[in-house]
Amino acid sequence: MELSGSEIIIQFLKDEGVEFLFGYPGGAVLHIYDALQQQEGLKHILVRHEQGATHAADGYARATGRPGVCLVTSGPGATNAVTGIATAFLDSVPLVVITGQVPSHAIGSDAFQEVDAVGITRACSKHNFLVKDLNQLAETLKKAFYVATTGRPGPVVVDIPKDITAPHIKIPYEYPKTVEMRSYNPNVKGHPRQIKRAVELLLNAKRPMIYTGGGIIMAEAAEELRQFVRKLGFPITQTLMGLGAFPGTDPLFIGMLGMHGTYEANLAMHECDVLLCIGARFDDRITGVTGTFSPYSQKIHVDIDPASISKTINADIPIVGSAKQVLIEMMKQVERSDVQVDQPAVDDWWKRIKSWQSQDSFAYAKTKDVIQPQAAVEELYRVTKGDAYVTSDVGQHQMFAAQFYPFDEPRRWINSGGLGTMGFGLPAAMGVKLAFPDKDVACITGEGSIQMCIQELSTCLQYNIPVKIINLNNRYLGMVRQWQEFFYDKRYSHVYMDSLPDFVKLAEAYGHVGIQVTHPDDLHDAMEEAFKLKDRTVFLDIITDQEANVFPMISSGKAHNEMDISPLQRDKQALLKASGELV
Ligand SMILES: Cc1ncc(C[n+]2csc(CCOP(=O)(O)OP(=O)(O)O)c2C)c(N)n1
Repeated sequence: MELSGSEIIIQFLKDEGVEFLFGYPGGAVLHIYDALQQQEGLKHILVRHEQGATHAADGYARATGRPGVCLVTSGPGATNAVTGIATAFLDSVPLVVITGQVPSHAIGSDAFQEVDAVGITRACSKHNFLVKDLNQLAETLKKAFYVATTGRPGPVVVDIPKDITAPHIKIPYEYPKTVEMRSYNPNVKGHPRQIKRAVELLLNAKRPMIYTGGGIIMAEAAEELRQFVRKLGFPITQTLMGLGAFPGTDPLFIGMLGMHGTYEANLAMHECDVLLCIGARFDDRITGVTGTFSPYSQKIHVDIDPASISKTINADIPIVGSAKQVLIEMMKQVERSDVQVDQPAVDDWWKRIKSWQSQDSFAYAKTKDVIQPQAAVEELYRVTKGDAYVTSDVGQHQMFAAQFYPFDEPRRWINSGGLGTMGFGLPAAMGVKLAFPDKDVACITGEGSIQMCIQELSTCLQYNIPVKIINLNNRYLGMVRQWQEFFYDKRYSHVYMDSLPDFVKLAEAYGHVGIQVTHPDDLHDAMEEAFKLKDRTVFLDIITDQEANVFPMISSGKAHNEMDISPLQRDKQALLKASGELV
């Protein structure tokens, strides 16, 4: 088969099994768009901003486990995509981003719409390529998909000069089924001796703790994790990125940990004597100050990326390997080991955890005349029966979503944890809904974040992507306001959002349904109506308590046992102490 560079790109993507291409045209990719127009099978989604393309591809990838693919033009097309590439990079999401480039002979001449896409994305992609020879195009694309999806996944950029895609130059094409890269061979099998040592340490633990992250989801290891944790009966906590890998409603799950995690998860991290970490990276939102992090524990760290191990917290037993493979091997070890779990010690440990749990660290004041943001998320959970795909933006609403919508399945909770990118939620929801058209997809957002990629409402209409937008509207850049309240004596500096658009009219202007809710009594009906309108994108503008705060909170520089707790928890703690019920 003789094909041009543009035709090779299209044919390769089809051969690779790509369903959707999220993109935006321009001069450097005109040949590719012409080839796209003359084919069937590969569905192109014309977004309204290249950032939207990368987030939509990212949402698709997180929800399906398959790589997301984007096509953007050179110069501003590439720079607009950078935020989405960095977002995927920090959360280890497999993306392949094809950027057009000026013709090879013009590279370096400050040509129209020329930027050094490879240079710009070097620090925020897993890898990148500049294609210099048409004969290398198919193989380079194959390498890009291979690198993006193996080892610790991540975004890969393929920069393709316009002359490489010229329609009149054709070469033989054959789909490269395999690829060899001498310098890239991710290790998936953990070291057997280390695994044996780790299991012995765990079985001898008096106060064991399991802490897992997004790596479990990426490695498709949720089932293995569930079996392993249930076999041992140990408490488990998950990071913001890991939610859903272990069911959020299972009694062994003691809540998310970290800056806005539960009181019990953070105290258990602090007090445990053996800590098993799988597919998480001890980032600063988890550890707080590293010097006082989990001071009494011996630590086992399982990660596919050797560079993540002992990067911030020293691992006593490092295990490099895929979470799935290592969990399978650990389970075999547990089954063949002579050592039994120290049940009396673990029972005592659970007693302490339960007494922390009884303080109810997510408790919030239920109000009659103003909607609390937590109540809105709880209502969403009820109406969707806990079965929706939920994306979010970044801020207080993101934390309320993570705290009040327990996820029982992996890949249901989709948010920008690492980069914390406002603007992520709506386009990510589009990618998810395209992948799962029969499922409910909700984007929990704030009036600040939603305005960062609001233009994608137009894409939702063009391709009939009916997502539900749950806008927790506090008229503030709430998370920043919270920090200014706590740490800057309430000097609110440029966080009040004056002159907001009428979101109902705005949704209608984009061809969708807009509903505003201001009173707690109307919340349920509005939410039900939104989800009954199966084929419509609905924008629910929920006016919430302006100064609601996210609790608990571990402030910068504080240890896990120095959390700020909510006023309600403080009251409950005092009561329990007085009655002698606190262990
Ligand atoms: C692109 C970007 N710019 C700035 C920030 C810093 N930031 C983090 S949370 C936040 C406030 C978000 O406000 P809103 O979307 O209204 O959500 P809320 O916190 O009120 O729920 C800001 C500005 C960010 N995370 N991303």
